[in-house]
Formats: sequence, C-alpha cells, structure tokens
Amino acid sequence: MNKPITCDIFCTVIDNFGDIGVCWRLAKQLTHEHGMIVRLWVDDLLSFCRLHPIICPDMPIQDCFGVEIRHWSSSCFEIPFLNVEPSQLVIEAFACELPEHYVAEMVAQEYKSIWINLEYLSAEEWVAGCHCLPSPHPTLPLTKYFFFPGFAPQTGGLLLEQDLIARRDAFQSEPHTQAAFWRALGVPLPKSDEMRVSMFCYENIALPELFCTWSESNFPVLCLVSEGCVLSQVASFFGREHVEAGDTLQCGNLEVRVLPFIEQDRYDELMWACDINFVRGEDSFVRAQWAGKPFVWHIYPQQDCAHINKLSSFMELYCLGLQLDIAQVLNNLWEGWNIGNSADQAFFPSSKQAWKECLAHKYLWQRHSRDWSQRLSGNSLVLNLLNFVKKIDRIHSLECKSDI
Ligand code: TRH
Repeated sequence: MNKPITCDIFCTVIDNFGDIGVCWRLAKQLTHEHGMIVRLWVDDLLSFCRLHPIICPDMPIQDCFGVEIRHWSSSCFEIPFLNVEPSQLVIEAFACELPEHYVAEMVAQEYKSIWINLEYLSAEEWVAGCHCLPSPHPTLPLTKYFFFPGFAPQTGGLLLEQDLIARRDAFQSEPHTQAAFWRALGVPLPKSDEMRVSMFCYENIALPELFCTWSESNFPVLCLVSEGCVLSQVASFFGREHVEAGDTLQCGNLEVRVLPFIEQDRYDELMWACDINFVRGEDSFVRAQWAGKPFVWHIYPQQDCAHINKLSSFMELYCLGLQLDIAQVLNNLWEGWNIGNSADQAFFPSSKQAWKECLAHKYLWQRHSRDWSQRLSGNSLVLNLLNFVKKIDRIHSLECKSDI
C-alpha cells in the first residue's frame, strides 16, 4: 500500500473569516477524501474558533477531525525541539510568506517538496493563463507553482466536498430536517407566503433602501442577518442604538432577526434553507453557488477598485446563456448592491427597482441557480490540485534520475 501523502497548509488571517474558511475546508477534504496527513498552520486561532467552536484558541497543537492544527506564531519555528520536517506537499494560502526556517529545511531535505501558492478566486480571463505557472525562487533551488481557483475549465476549479450536493439535495427535500434546523436556530418555521433571506455582507449603504423595499412588499420577508460589521446599519434603520444576536425587529412586512455567527457547516444549511442568500468575500460566495439558490454577492472592496472588474467578469460568466433581459436585471441588482451606492447613483437603477424586476423573474432565477451549481460541480479544486501534484512529482523524479 502507498504511504499517505503529507501536507502542510499555511494560512495567515488577513481579516475576517475567508482565509481560514477556505484553508479549513481544504485541509478537511485532503484528509477525509484522500487520506492525506495534513497539518494546518494558522496565525489566528480566535477567528478559526468562530467558524469551528471546538477549536481551542490557546492550544499550540491540537487535532481536529483528523487534521493537526498548529498555531503559527512567529516564535514557534524558533523552538528547536519542534523539529519540523517539511511535508511532501506545501501549500501557502493566498501568498502568505512561509517561515524562513521552514524554507531552509525544504532546501536541506533529501526529497523535493511540491510548493503551491493557492491564490484568491477570480473569474477574470487572465486567471486561466496564469494557473499552474512556475515561479522559481530568486536565490534558492526551489520552485513554487501558482494554483488559481476559478470557474472556467482551464482554472483550478472550486472547493467542493464529494458528498456536498447529495447532502444539500437530501436536506432540501426533507421538510423534517429543515424544521429541525430552524428549531435548533431558534427561528420560527417559514410561513407559506414568506420570503426568507440570509444576509452576510460588509457595511453597505444600499442596505436601508433594500430594507425599506422589503418592509413595503405585499408578502412577509424574514431577513436573517449574520452578526458582524453591518449591525450598526441595521440598528440605525430601526432607530436603535445597538442590536445584537438574538434581537428581532419589525418594520411593515419586514422582520429582521440577528443571528449569532454559526458553525461553518450550519451556515451551509442556512443557505440551503433560505430562498435567497446575500453573501460576501470568497468562501460564502462559493457556498451560495453550491446552495443552488438565487444569491447576491457583496464583493470584498479593494482600494484600487480592482473588485469592479472581478465583479463584472463573474457576472459575464454567470449570465452566459440567460435571456438578455434577465441578465440585465440581475446585473442591475448586483451592481446597485456593490457599486451603485458608492458611485454615481443616477447611473444605476435604484435597489428598489432592481429588486422588483428580479422578483418578476424569480422562477427563472431559481432554475438558473440550480443549473449553475450543476455546471460548476464538475471542476473540483482538490482533484485538480492532486492531479497537478502527481504531474510535478513525475517531473521531480525524472530530474532526480538525470542528476544521478
Ligand atoms: O469573512 P469574509 O469577508 O472573508 C474574506 C476575508 O476578508 C479575506 O481577507 C478576503 O480576502 C476574502 O474574504 C475574499 O467572507 P468569506 O470569504 O465569505 O468568509 C466567511 C467565512 O465565514 C466562510 O467560511 C463562511 C463562514 N461563516 C460561518 O462559518 N458562520 C456564519 O455564521 C457566517 C455568516 C459565515
């Protein structure tokens, strides 16, 4: 029998939860689906703990679901007794810098580790051309390879657990499971004519207008807002100084419930159970696509406005094959949510208008969401990564032979 492949994943939490969210999923998938021995190095256990509360923020080394979690503090590589031997596969997430000592060990060891830089997700066209490109180290005999997640077949694909779509389908077809889910969350079961929305976004000045639209709608809207930076806006919409997890607020036909941050797997279920999901960043954006439900993305805003191109590149792909008028109304809603409120208001239809037009195409939007998740599901990041690793491994073996 082949010996399991060892893997180190390095993650620095820049801000929020996306970096560790992605790394944790990757670590679990490599361990559970491919029998690999994975160590996940993360510099911020407190953020990790929010997604996965059984993580102990004070423990330098712990095992969680078969993954070894190591607190990556600047001092840990200086402690000689740790004696860290680099793994066969080394993944630095989002261009975080590997510890010098570790890189030196990679050079010194007999076998050659395969070094991957797992990049951020983007739907831009250039991604396919840069995926898998080598980047030789400027001074050391090491090569790192860029690995780009993406939506097109020539990219690295998306993280998707082998059984996720089947679990989603089972959940969505079992009313009892859904009822148990709502009960556990302390949220009443959906009313027959209600629209249930999950809301996870950055601060967004389009939010009050959307709330206002929902409050005036002719059916009940329950908006489940996740705890986070947007709560001050929620408070001011309802004329409160402060709101917190557990609060319920009402305005016309809009009910807002503030949810605590829930465990990552439960958050997937929340998206499976809602009619529409507002998501943000990278990881919740991908999970909303696997939910197979209509969603609206609040892209991570970048200072140089690079996010605007990223947003339109995604929309172009997402709307391919959709009737032009539907593509247009979806674009209006998404642009209004991301750009319209921070740029020239007059250029964009109001969120109210855009929302109404999207609702008019609700059934087509639902069908498209389902088809979209089906279409993407054939391009698994982990399978692509492991195929690439095999290819590099063969090249390394040939190089070794020619050295002899
Ligand atoms: O939190 P985000 O904004 O994270 C990131 C980071 O900002 C990162 O630096 C940036 O580069 C990246 O976005 C693009 O959004 P994201 O990516 O959706 O990550 C949120 C994670 O939190 C995701 O794994 C889902 C999880 N989550 C829960 O586990 N429970 C919850 O209740 C919620 C709302 C989210």
